[in-house]
Amino acid sequence: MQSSADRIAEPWGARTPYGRHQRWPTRVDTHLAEGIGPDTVEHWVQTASLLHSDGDAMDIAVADGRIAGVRGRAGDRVNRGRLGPKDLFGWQANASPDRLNRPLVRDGDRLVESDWDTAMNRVTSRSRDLLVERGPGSIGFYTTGQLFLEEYYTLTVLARAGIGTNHLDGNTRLCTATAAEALKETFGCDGQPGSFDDIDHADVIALFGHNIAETQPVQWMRILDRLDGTDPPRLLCVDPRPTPVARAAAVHLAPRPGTNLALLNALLHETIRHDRTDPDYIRAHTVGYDELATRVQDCTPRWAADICDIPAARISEAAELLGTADRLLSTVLQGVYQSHQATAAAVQINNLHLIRGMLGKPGAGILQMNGQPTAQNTRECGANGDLPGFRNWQNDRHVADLAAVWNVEPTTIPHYAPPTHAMQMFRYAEQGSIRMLWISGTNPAVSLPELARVRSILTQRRLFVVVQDLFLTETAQLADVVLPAATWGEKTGTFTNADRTVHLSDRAVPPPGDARSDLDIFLDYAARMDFRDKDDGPLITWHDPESAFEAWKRCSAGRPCDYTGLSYAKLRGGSGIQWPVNDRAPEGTPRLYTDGISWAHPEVCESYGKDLETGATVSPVEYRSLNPDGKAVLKAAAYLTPHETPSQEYPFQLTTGRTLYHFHTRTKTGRVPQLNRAAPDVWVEISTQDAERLDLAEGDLVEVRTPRGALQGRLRPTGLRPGVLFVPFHYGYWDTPAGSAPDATTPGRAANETTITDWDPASKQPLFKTAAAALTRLARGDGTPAPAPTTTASAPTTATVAATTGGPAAHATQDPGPTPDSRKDHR
Ligand SMILES: Nc1nc2c(c(=O)[nH]1)N[C@H]1C(S)=C(S)[C@@H](COP(=O)(O)OP(=O)(O)OC[C@H]3O[C@@H](n4cnc5c(=O)[nH]c(N)nc54)[C@H](O)[C@@H]3O)O[C@H]1N2
Ligand SMILES: Nc1nc2c(c(=O)[nH]1)N[C@H]1C(S)=C(S)[C@@H](COP(=O)(O)OP(=O)(O)OC[C@H]3O[C@@H](n4cnc5c(=O)[nH]c(N)nc54)[C@H](O)[C@@H]3O)O[C@H]1N2
Ligand SMILES: [Mo]
Repeated sequence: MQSSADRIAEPWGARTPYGRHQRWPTRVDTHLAEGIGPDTVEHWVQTASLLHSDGDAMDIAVADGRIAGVRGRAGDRVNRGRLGPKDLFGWQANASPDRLNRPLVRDGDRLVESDWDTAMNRVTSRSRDLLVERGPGSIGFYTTGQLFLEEYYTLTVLARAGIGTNHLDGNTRLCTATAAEALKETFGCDGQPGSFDDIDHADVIALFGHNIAETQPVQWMRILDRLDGTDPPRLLCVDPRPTPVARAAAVHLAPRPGTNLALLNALLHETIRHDRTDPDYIRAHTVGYDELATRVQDCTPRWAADICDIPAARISEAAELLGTADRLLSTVLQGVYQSHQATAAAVQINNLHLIRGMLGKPGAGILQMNGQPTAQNTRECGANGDLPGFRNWQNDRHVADLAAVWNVEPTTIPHYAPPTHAMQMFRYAEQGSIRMLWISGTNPAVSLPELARVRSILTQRRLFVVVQDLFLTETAQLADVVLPAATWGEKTGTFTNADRTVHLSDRAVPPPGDARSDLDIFLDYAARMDFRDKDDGPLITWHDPESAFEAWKRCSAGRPCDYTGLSYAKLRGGSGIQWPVNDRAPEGTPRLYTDGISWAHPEVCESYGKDLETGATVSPVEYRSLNPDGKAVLKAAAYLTPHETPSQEYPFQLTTGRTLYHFHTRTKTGRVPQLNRAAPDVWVEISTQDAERLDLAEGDLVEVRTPRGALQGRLRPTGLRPGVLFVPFHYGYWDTPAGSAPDATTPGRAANETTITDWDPASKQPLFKTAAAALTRLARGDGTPAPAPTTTASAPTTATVAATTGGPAAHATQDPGPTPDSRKDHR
């Protein structure tokens, strides 16, 4: 029976319970603009969500030549028709009246409207001058996890072989660099081992620093449906906030932020002490066990209890849950990745699975999760500080092979050092060795740490900044040239979600004004720069999305992320498909490492690994002697205290992150009425205990200050761990009265005014989750509550706050799918 729900008030919608090993039932979610009904939709255009890494498949409704709503795709393996709140309402941002529709160029203090020829000529003439005067190392590209595969691949070829610069990275550095690094450290290669289908089979699901309910709401619906079915899984949640996951967990550990590694070492200690390991698996598939066992020998629950500030008994309980699981699924995200021992901690979760033999079978999986919708493609295509196709920059054969694909000399492709990471690129720009920075699809003036520094880098006169975006963001305001981009729904391409599922996204409507797809912009630049291969033919031989995809397939051939068996025709109409897809696996690959660790072999691996404490690269010779047969590497690491700990002046630990209704710097979700009303402004979460102790209350105006800067917001007491403050990082300045960065008279509100320029030594991912901060009340509240949702981790502990609802404009329908099929067992 069809039902309808306010999907702001009920973000996860109605339950469709199912039992262990059964197929997740279908539920098709639809939201159409007011006045549009199924009969007035002219046609439906296939795509998937671009507002998180889940890859929720959907169709765009087109009416009157405009996007008029969305409907989940019932047949897709990822969501079986379901959509989350951002999926249902987010499309409205495309039609915002303030979309950029003409290129802008700088004229003194102002950006003025221009045309493509003028704007692109400025970019190419600066590029040519810099190449002559300062060489390729003076040009850097900072891209994103939100373009399409075809666009990243084109950007990589033009940057690495056209310009010949080593300075190309994505904001994936802030996002999933640790996921990639942890996989490289353990398995020698990037590539998600597990599958979302493991949720159907697991009896224990462990979530480490991952608020999946808010950040991948559709997979949370899947977990909720299993919790309501027969033989439900038990959940372990490791998170200092009272997230919806924490509330549903059998065991919730709320550690002191920044102590994940101590906790994990204790969990490994307990697993080994109780003989909960799988010696046959360890022998057959791993190296390094003895060293790991020795290193965690003294890491007792009691030892970790002090560091993490959680009772030892709770740690033992968690260890028992993990150690007795018949099929264990673990997911890992920013609570682990954005801290000082990010890679070291993420790797211990891989270790836990390996020593228990929990890999490569239904329900036994690791999801080193992605965040952004297309971050996987940034990584595969080498737009992220890696070489394309997971090739190893230290392996000359891999470089030669890539050079053959591109028909250039191997020396054309910089591989004298690891590709430059984003934090280093901003440092080079600060020091003046990078003189042109081309920023596409990211908003660093809100999303990088220590914003005062970022603003001062981007506003230097000597740095030529190109920004390619949909809106005049805080970053675009600082640019020398602004290029208006088309986005999702307005261009065609493919992208790959966090469990390797590739989806096709078709163009539904034309972009506004003169806006162009990122692919067309990059192709235009390459043509104007006249990049050549070694035979003086054009370096870039493709001209549209499909021909770019075909070119990428050739680059991926024989590599782990093999796309050779895919085509636009194959992706059109049906479900997304999980790579590798090739002759051996024509319908895709649900799980990696089903029989052995296939890609860690010294000739194949993407990386020889790093020292987890210093980040120093392991040499090929060392790797070969450590791991001659290519098994999984069990790497141990000792816990170190966070770099910045509370003091008398800065007594709180500050952590930052997300809320369900917004995406990042809100360029899209802030322009969507249903979503923005649910969380219209920044707030500061504090524990009820600290609020009482300091005589603070809901709605008080407070300042959060660190040595880098300050922000102001309204206070929300919650069930958060005492001693911790949480601030969502979504709120920049474009929709404040001033419309731009704070100055002496207007206070900051962006979380990153306060965060520190510091990163994990191995993955180079910045530390957004641990800083020391001071809290001051500026004014008592006037009875108005903090502008924070009540449906999420920010749920208030005071009963007086009205519940978050969306009203009639937030209604979406939910249609049940065919039931007989859903009862069938599947493996
Ligand atoms: N609604 C929404 N969904 C999104 C996004 C969005 O902006 N909004 N962004 C997408 C992207 S790019 C990403 S990367 C993902 C991120 O998805 P998540 O990682 O799930 O989101 P975060 O809120 O950044 O952090 C998760 C949790 O880490 C916890 N945490 C903080 N410090 C620690 C610690 O020391 N240890 C542990 N164990 N936990 C800690 C926080 O309390 C928080 O609940 O979400 C994706 N999905
Ligand atoms: N304090 C703190 N800071 C954080 C985090 C945190 O947890 N705490 N999380 C970090 C993480 S995980 C991430 S992923 C980053 C996200 O940080 P950003 O990537 O900077 O955030 P977005 O708002 O997603 O910026 C994407 C930009 O691309 C534009 N855009 C969207 N679609 C397209 C397109 O098709 N083409 C082009 N050219 N542009 C497009 C949007 O308008 C927007 O301006 O933030 C990081 N920063
Ligand atoms: Mo992210």
